[in-house]
Amino acid sequence: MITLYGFGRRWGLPDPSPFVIKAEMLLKLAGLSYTFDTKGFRKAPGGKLPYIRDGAVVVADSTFIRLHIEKTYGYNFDAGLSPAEAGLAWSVEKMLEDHLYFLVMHERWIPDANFAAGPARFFDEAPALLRPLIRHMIRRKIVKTLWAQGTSRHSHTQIIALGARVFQSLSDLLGTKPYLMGEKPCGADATLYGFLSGTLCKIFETPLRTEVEKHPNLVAYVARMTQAYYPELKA
Ligand SMILES: N[C@@H](CCC(=O)N[C@@H](CS)C(=O)NCC(=O)O)C(=O)O
Repeated sequence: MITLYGFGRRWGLPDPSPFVIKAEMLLKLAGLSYTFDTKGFRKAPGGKLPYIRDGAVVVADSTFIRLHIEKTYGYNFDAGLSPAEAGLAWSVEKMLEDHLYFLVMHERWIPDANFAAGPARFFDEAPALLRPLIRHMIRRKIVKTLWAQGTSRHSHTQIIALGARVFQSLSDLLGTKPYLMGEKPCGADATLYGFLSGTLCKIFETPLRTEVEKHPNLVAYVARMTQAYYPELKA
C-alpha cells in the first residue's frame, strides 16, 4: 500500500499545495490505492511535501513520484500522445511548477489579508506564545525565496500580467477539449488541475483568480475535474 504525505484538505481544496494535489491526482489516474497521511512533514526528505512511501521505498518530489509510478507500475501517463504532444505537455507542466507557482505563492503569502486567511493558519496548533514568531520566521523565509527567485522584484501589476499570460496560454491550449491534450487526462492534467484549482481558491483575494475566471473553459475544467476526482469537495 502506498502512503502519500501531504498537508491535507484545506480551503476547499484537496490540498493547499498544488504539488500534493498533483501527486494525489497521479495516484488516482494510475488507479493505485493509497492512504493520505498529514503527519509526515517533519520526516519529509528535503523538507518538502509531497512524498510517498511505497513499501520500503520513499520517493520525494511530485515529478519523481510520477517517474516511480511509471517505472514500478508500468503506467504510462502520456499513452496515446505523440512525442511532440508529450513534450508540449511536459513543458506546460514545468511552466506551472517553475513560473506560475511563484506568482501564486506571492499572492498567498505577501498581501497581509491573504497571509492571515491562509498560510498563517498552518501554525494554529503551535504553542500560543511561539505562534507569532513561527509565523514571522516562515513568512520571512518565503519573502527571501520570492526575492531570490525574482518574482517579488516585479511590481504587483507585472506579477498579475505574467499570470494573465499563463492563463491565456492555458485557455488557448485547452480550447474545447475536456483535458489538456485531448479526450483523456494525461500526466500534465494532474499538475494543471493542482495549479488551477489552487489559483481559483476563494479564500484569497487576488487578481490572479480574476484572471483565471476570465476563461470559462479553465473554470469548467476545474469543476469537471473536481466532480470526477474529488466529488466530496464542492466544485
Ligand atoms: N518540486 C517539488 C516542490 C514541492 C514543494 O515546493 N512543496 C512545498 C509546498 S507547495 C513545501 O513542502 N514547502 C515546505 C517548505 O519549503 O518548508 C515537487 O514537485 O514536489
